[in-house]
Amino acid sequence: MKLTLISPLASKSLLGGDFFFRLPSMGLLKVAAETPSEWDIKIIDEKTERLPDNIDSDLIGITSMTPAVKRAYEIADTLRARGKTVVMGGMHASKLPQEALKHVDAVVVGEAEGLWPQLLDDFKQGTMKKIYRHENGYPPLDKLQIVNWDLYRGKKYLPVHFVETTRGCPFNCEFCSVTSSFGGRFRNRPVDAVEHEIQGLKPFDGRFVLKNVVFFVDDNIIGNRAHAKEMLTRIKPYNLKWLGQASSNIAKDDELLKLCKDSGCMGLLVGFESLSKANLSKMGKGFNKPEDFIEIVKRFHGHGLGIDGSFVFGFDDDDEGVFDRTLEFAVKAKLDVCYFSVLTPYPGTRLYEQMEAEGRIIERDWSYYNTNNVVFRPRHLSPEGLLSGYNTALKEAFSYTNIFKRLWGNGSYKNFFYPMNFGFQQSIKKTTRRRQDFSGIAAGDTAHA
Ligand code: B12
Repeated sequence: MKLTLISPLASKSLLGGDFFFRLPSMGLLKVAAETPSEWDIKIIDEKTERLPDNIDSDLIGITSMTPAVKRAYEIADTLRARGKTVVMGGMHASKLPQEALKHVDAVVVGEAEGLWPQLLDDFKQGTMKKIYRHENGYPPLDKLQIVNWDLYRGKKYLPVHFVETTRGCPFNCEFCSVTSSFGGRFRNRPVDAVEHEIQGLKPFDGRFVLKNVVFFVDDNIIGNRAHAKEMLTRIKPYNLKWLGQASSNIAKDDELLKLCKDSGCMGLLVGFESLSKANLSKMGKGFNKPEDFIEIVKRFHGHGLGIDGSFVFGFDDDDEGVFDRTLEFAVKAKLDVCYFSVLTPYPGTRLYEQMEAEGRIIERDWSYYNTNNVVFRPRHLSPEGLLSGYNTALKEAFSYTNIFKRLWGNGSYKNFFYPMNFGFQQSIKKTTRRRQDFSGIAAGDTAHA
């Protein structure tokens, strides 16, 4: 039996399809890992290859991040018109299964583990249901199958392996899709399993300066500190160069910062989100204290770690000064990378509920839900003002002058962060050139397109 898994392209998205961010879908590798061996599996990722006109497959599975879902539906419609059976999983379809069912034969709601083998079995018997969902909470992570990276060989991705050590997050920030997707509790993978997976990674052959680069996709690698400490100690011998994400309070734990460095961490993405206390407290991230931010960056640098500080524009307390204030902070703090996003109400989040209830959604075309376009009416800015302030701040943050001001003198990995910043600079040039049309949106409008 033949199975094709597809990752559709989010063409408007800064991190969607650009050369510098050609990163694979871990979700589809996990689905493939849950597929019984009688299936012959192929993965097609529109980031790296054109979708062929003819797909010779018994079953097609498509993943669905919100900014790529419009394209996912297009692909599904075309394939079904040719008589193919198409199923969908991933964040967007999990939040809006009834919407997805207008385009596909079945939807897997939530994590594939425990549901996918059942769907495949039902498909074979001709008894496939419309919706598969977990009835007893989230699946445990102790039996995750090891993913097969050979499915991605030859696809011209950046030479990075993704590994996950936990799922879930208790913080439930208003704009983030993670808690409603993976639950409000950290589920840990057994450290043995993580180590075993890392042992099995085959280096990408000589395509980049750094080899054995791992990105831990966990939303907060230190969510469970005891687990993190054990895991980091265990991976020390493997000479990894790794990146991950952590909450800002990691800076208070010298032992953890040292373990990160000793196990090969080049840098961590930290969600500072905003310099406004009012914004932080409303979004549910009051533990982030703006007065501590500079010191946090210093502590990272003191341990020889890079820091990618992430900020979001468009919160209710943001006015037109927010762009300059944040840019000034990024340069002054000497962030190795600064990642700016436009606030985006993803289905399933508290922010989405709020924006809907207040009639502030101005764009219903999901391809704009990519954090570089504006899909809602901000409180103190116009949609155009938010977009142009965001574009200018991004361009400024990645000007040659500011890249050097931010990076010069930092003790972090220069042969990683300089190329990364120049990669961002190129992608940003391209993304900010694209125009978003707000002309159809009159004051008070809640729908467009
Ligand atoms: C790594 C990552 C990236 C990487 C790689 C993306 C990629 N190709 O997968 C990069 C840096 C490129 C990236 C970019 C972006 N990302 Co991102 N990213 C992540 C992160 C941190 C981990 C993804 C991951 O591997 N998860 C673990 C896997 C196992 O989970 P999964 O993919 O959901 O798959 C499981 C199920 O959903 C299901 N499943 C998935 N697909 C399918 C398909 C079928 C057929 C079936 C049956 C099941 C199934 O089974 C899988 C196993 O259980 C997540 C946060 C998170 N915790 O997921 C954000 C996240 C996915 N990103 C997000 C966003 C917003 C973006 C960006 C728009 C902008 C940004 N701020 O970075 C861009 C857009 C990229 C694009 N394609 O357009 C949001 C998505 C929200 C949404 N509703 O879609 C998330 C959830 C972050 C958040 N906090 O809200 N991202």
